[in-house]
Amino acid sequence: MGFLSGKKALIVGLASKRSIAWGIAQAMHREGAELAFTFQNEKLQDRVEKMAGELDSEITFPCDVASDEQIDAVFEGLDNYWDHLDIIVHSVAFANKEELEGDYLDKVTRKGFALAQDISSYSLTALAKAGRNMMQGRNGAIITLSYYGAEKIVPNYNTMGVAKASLEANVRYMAYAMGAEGIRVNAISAGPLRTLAAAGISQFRKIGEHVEKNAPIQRNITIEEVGNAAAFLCSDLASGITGEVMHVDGGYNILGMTYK
Ligand code: NAD
Ligand code: 0WE
Repeated sequence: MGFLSGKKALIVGLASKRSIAWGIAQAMHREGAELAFTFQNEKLQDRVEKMAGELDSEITFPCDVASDEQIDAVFEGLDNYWDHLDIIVHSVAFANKEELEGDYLDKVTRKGFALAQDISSYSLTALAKAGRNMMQGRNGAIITLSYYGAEKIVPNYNTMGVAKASLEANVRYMAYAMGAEGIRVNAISAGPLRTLAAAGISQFRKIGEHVEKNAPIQRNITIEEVGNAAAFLCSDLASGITGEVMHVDGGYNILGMTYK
């Protein structure tokens, strides 16, 4: 029996087989969880339905997390399949591409800053508000994905770094607000991964090479490794852990300086 058997999980943020959400979905499925998925738009619908099918799920809903109506519709739809929900996986971020390159102050705009906060941080809160009822009376868990650029400077991460800092604080305030209901809220701060979200990022290769050379484990991490950590954090094995930002980064974050 897997350590998530009997658990029902909603996964938000699947786009391709390189997605971190795919690594998490595979690990949760392996450990016995039942899964449901959302897709951002019709362009992704077929692909997400097919991937869901591979993990024995036929439950998918459209959901642009910028829309409260679409978020509400997800849980109304889910209610037709399940009478409760144990797990929400939030694996979504967005900033305008122009704001992920160059001088932070030159490139940031009021609108772009707000958009990054809305899609990358507030959407976690919005999903929790809408899913809260279905998660009552059980050992629920919510997980999101962050990045080191929330804590320390990573050149070009800029607007996203500020949004991830907000996301990590959001995790703590949500953990405090939902703790009494038995719902735990955590984040995984993952090392760099070649996903669609990393595609158009110029210099991304340099970041991967830098990690390979300097991280304690001397390589980059995988979506399977993030998946295993996420499955653990959302399981009853992690019943004492909430409000935590766990690094799955091969130890990169512990470095002060590296020279030989
Ligand atoms: P990905 O492109 O596979 O996933 C990003 C997802 O966000 C996609 O499924 C996309 O549809 C969704 N999304 C964007 N805007 C949305 C909106 N308005 N409504 C609904 N969905 C929306 O890339 P990924 O790397 O798997 O990213 C998942 C999470 O992991 C993000 O939060 C990202 O910041 C974080 N992360 C990524 C890395 C990395 O190096 N790839 C490292 C650490 C953390
Ligand atoms: O969180 C991320 C990236 C999230 C992301 C990616 C995109 C690309 C396409 C958010 N918004 C967009 N908008 C788009 O139009 N990562 C952790 C990966 C990442 O992105 C970087 C990085 C790393 C690492 C950007 C600059 C520097 C490093």
